[in-house]
Amino acid sequence: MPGHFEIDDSFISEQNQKSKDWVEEDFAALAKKLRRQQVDIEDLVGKAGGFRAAIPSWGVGTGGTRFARFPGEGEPRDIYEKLEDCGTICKLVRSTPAVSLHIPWDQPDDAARLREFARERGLHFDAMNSNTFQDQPGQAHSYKFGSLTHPDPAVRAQAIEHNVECIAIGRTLGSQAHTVWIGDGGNFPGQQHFRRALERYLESMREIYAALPDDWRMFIEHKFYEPAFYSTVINDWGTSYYCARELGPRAFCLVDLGHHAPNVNIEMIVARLIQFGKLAGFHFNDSKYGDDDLDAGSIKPFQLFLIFNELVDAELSQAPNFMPAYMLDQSHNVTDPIESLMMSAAELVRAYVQAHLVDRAALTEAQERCDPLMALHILKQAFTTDVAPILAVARERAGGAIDPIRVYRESAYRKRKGEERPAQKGAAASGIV
Ligand code: RM4
Ligand code: MN
Ligand code: MN
Repeated sequence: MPGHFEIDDSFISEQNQKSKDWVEEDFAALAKKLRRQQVDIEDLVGKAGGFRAAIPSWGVGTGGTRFARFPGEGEPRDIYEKLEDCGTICKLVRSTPAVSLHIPWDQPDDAARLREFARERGLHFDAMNSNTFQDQPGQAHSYKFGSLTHPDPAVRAQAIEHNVECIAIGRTLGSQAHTVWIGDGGNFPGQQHFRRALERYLESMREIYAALPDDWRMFIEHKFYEPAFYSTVINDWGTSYYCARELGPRAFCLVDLGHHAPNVNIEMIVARLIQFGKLAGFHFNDSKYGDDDLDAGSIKPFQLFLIFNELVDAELSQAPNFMPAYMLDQSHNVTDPIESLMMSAAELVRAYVQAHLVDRAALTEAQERCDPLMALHILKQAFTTDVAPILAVARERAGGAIDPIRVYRESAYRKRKGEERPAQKGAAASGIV
């Protein structure tokens, strides 16, 4: 897209000059403090610099609720503009070079061209996402009463075919994973035969699994309610785990943080899936009540830290089959999606670095000595350490912004996009997520 406004590297480094003093001072002070704990700050900068999470293609557009959607200025109008925004996010934070594509919301007209367009912006494609929870124009059969588990085999066949097509598109894009989330379930007791629905799910998924290229993984995403309000077919991690096992070694369980009942111990679910070699990865977001899709770390940062504590524990102990795919899955209804995604990406790195600060030898000792207070104290010590200077330095060394939100605002990117992307009259959002 020639002539489209971009934030250039020299602007970022100019802006970084303004923050240099405090960063250097705070970094030196933190290095000193960490030395007392026998921690080399450079190791943590390395960890921060190596962390990667994917941006969902649907996340850069303004989201909405079932009540309303309030479109923002200069929203991306197609997948190319969405990739422009993803490129901008990555330029500033440097930890998000992958995009997770949703089909058909962001169905490419020419997948090879899109891959090249992404590559030119330092981006590539992570897991594909299918959609059999909505009807598309011209579709032969409706998903009103389900897709992969629908009683009518013709509906199931259509949903299977859609998933197979997603894999084919993903192949051209260079993706290596396919995520299946279905809205199938029941709104009323008795509506659906629980066991029969799950049998049908497995039957359908076996066909999709058979279409996976050898070097691909399949991610099963569970969710306990919504859009079905009484029961869902893949309701929890136990059902997801059972299905992943039934399907085969390349099927894994994806954890979306918003897809559990309130107060569920998600970090423990994560540990279980790691132990069973079936953790696919995450859709990160945060919630107060349900599948709120709020920004990662905004409501329960300690929970996010505890999840990363399990992940880092698995990383350090080289747990088998441990290759988690990290993605954000949020709905930005009242913020600029680019700002939310940058902040959320930073929250993930923060939790990851803090989890690396846990004194694991001391924690094991406390656990073995049955000393709960000391165990909690060790975790809290890591969680309360302000690692912001580490994140800032890691970003800066990678060419990103010390303060991504400030640099983004200074650049007037959004205003420029508002001029470049006049709102299309009557254009609908790709979906309410
Ligand atoms: C679902 C689920 C899926 C996402 C859709 C839009 O609740 O989280 O991952 O693709 O929303
Ligand atoms: Mn999700
Ligand atoms: Mn969700």
